[in-house]
Amino acid sequence: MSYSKNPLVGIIMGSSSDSKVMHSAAIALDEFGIKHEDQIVSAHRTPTRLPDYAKHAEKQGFKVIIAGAGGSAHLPGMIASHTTIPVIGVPIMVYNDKINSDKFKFSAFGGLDALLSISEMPTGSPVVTVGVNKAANAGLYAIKILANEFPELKTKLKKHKEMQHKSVLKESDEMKKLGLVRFADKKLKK
Ligand code: C2R
Repeated sequence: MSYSKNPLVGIIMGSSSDSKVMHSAAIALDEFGIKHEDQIVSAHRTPTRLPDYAKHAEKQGFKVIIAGAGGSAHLPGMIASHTTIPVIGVPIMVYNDKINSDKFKFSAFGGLDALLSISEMPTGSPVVTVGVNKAANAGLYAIKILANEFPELKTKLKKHKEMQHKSVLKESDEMKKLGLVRFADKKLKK
């Protein structure tokens, strides 16, 4: 089996508003050449789609589901209760660009509502969660799960870590050379 032929990851989100945040999960998977299938499914607005999606995910052979939702974020937990496929939840700080008034664009609790909704699952139906809006981490975590099965992904993850290490060292060298004030000035001007 290959990870680049058929989708092994299902990405779902409660609303099109979430695509602004959730596309970072897709970017992480794309960087590693992992196929994913992306859909909008809402436990609240399309409740009958939940069991259908869970069946679809199992039939397709998805190994991981990444589920993003904001506010009263029931989607990750409800999907998890319909399937044995591991679910990674992404709590989203709602940003609804369909609303004209800035006052109502954001969720009242800045993503904490979604974080708690996703993490506080009852015993017996676990969902893991990344930080608020950290969809890229959900993508990376999915890759780590898949790497148990595909050694090539493990190698790619190690390279990714090395790159991260090098990029921090490069910035540190520059900070040392310029001094913090000039470094920060330069960085904030970007
Ligand atoms: P709209 O911008 O469409 O009003 O959505 C979505 O994830 C989104 O962040 C606002 C927020 O509602 C969330 N939503 C859920 C669910 N369905 C939609 N949390 C669900 O089933 O959990």
